[in-house]
Amino acid sequence: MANDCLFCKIIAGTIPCNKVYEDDEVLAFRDIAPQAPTHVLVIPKKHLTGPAAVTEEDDSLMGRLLRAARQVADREGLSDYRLVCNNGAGVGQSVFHLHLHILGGRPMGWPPG
Ligand code: D5M
Repeated sequence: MANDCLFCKIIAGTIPCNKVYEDDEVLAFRDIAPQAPTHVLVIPKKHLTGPAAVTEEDDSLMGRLLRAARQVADREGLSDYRLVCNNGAGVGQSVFHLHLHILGGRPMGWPPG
């Protein structure tokens, strides 16, 4: 846990969230500023600042994260959805705790903006 991390505080329960999934290593909750009809964030409970902080030690955890995202998408009734994982402020990362955005429920263009 990082004391100054918003998502670590959500994991600890000191900041509330709209939880949609939890297991011993992963938490998923609805984004506070949804960009699509379904917008859920899937995060590891381990504090990693972003995808560039992942090491070999996290191989299994990254598999858990992706499978949790798939379970959330299934529960939300999404067959088509986008997973986004920003790395760095220059591409829009604003919370420096690794998270997957699950976005779905509307058409989306490519490439993303
Ligand atoms: O995405 C960070 C995301 O985190 C952004 O879409 C808003 C969301 N956010 C910020 N605070 C909260 C709380 N308290 N609950 C739920 N969602 C939150 P990034 O990829 O870093 O830009």
